[in-house]
Amino acid sequence: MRVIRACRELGIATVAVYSEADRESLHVLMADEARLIGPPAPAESYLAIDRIVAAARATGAEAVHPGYGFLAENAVFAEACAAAGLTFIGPPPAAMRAMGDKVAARRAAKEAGVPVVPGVEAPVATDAEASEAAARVGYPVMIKAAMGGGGKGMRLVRGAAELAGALRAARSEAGAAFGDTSVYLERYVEAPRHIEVQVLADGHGSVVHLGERECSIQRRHQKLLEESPSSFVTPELRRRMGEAACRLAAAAGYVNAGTVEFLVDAEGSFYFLEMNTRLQVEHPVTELVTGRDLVKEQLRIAAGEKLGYGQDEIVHRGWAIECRINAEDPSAGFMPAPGRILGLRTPGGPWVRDDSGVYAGYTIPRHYDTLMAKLIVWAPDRDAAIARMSRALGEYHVAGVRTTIPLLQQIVRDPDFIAGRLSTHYLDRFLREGHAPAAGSRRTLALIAAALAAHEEAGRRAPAPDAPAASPWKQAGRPAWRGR
Ligand code: MV4
Repeated sequence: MRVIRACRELGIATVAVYSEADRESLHVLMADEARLIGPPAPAESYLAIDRIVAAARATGAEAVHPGYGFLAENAVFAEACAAAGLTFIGPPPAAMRAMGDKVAARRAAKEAGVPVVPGVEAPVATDAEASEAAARVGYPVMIKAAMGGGGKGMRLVRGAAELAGALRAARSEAGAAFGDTSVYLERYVEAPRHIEVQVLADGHGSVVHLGERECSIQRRHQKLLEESPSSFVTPELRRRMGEAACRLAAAAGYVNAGTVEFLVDAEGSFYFLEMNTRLQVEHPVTELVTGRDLVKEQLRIAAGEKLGYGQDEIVHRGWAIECRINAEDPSAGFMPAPGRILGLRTPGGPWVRDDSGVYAGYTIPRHYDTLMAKLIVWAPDRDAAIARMSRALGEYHVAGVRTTIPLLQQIVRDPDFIAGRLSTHYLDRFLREGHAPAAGSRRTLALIAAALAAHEEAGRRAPAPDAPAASPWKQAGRPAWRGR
């Protein structure tokens, strides 16, 4: 939907690909053309490189935008597009590979003068090597999958006694998830913030950054709410993190839109984490504070155009917040809640953007992730943006499926969130403290409803002595049983 919108404004025709589970999806209805590529199982449709390339060839497409899921960071897919004469709207395969290998990315960052967490320069081959490295780096340490990312195959180790077991667990998880058991280790940063920098690089050697996004509010590496700027980042820190991100992008031969992730500790020290070689879900907050359309920039860069502006022409104005509206039940451990949307009323008004993929009557398929819509607001300052988000969430009504809306509403009203007291532990603590809509609240609602019904019943039996008589029209309209 996001890509189709940018293309349409540029007069570029679009072809959507879809699986059997997505026949009714909005992107299929919205694109100029649509091609069925296979059954619901991703391996046979959205991950089937040959089928997607064949659909592109058959429709005469000139370029492929990989979106932000499935094959978006797959170098083999980028190469297959190029081999078929299609422009891949993303970075060169070599840059994707360099950043996909987390140990190589760490090395590249270090060589580019980007701070990294103290750790190893190569995967740890044996338990003895890991033990020696951990002692040198200092406990606690984090074991990570070399070909991983996003938290899979990651283990926190507090002391030497836990190391061997954690290594075994991390290797086996990495092997199952990435087909590669290589792991490395770093010193563990306690309760950091997760702050990422948006970069744009053209094919002519220009790289700029578009400031940061604060993404600390997440659960099991799924973000729920993002904002730009970060209330923690000063202009000076923004400049230093931005320059570091640009240095890494330039060193990696990066072209197109990309994101450099950092951990930031309470003292304001920042450490390179990984680079995402795609457009990200949370890109709209950057668009709203910089006024730049990131998808149009991707299309222009892929077409070989120059950025045409320098770092000093990027201006940051106001504050933007994004909430992810997922079909999940936060009171049941965020269990996916796919199903049919029976009713939908979406927010509007000034500076409110609803990037949605659903409509009333649509059935959210159970095959894919639960993201339904992203609600993004802009305001001149953070307090006004929070008030606007709360207002917009209040206008958002979804009937038929459970959503994260009530939880998001509680977060934007939480004193810690309002004060900007954030870290990657924020949401776990918030949920532990019992702010989330509990199953018990349904019982409370039932009790309130019963009390109201009893109150109404009592009022009916004994009308107030001075109550005005209802008009004849009202009396005629009332069901007969009420006159009992
Ligand atoms: C860390 C860390 C603390 N210290 N590395 C999680 C996802 C993966 N990309 C890296 N992650 C982390 N790496 C060191 N040396 C804490 C995390 C982490 C985290 C990072 C970003 C956002 C949310 C997170 C939640 C838990 C742990």
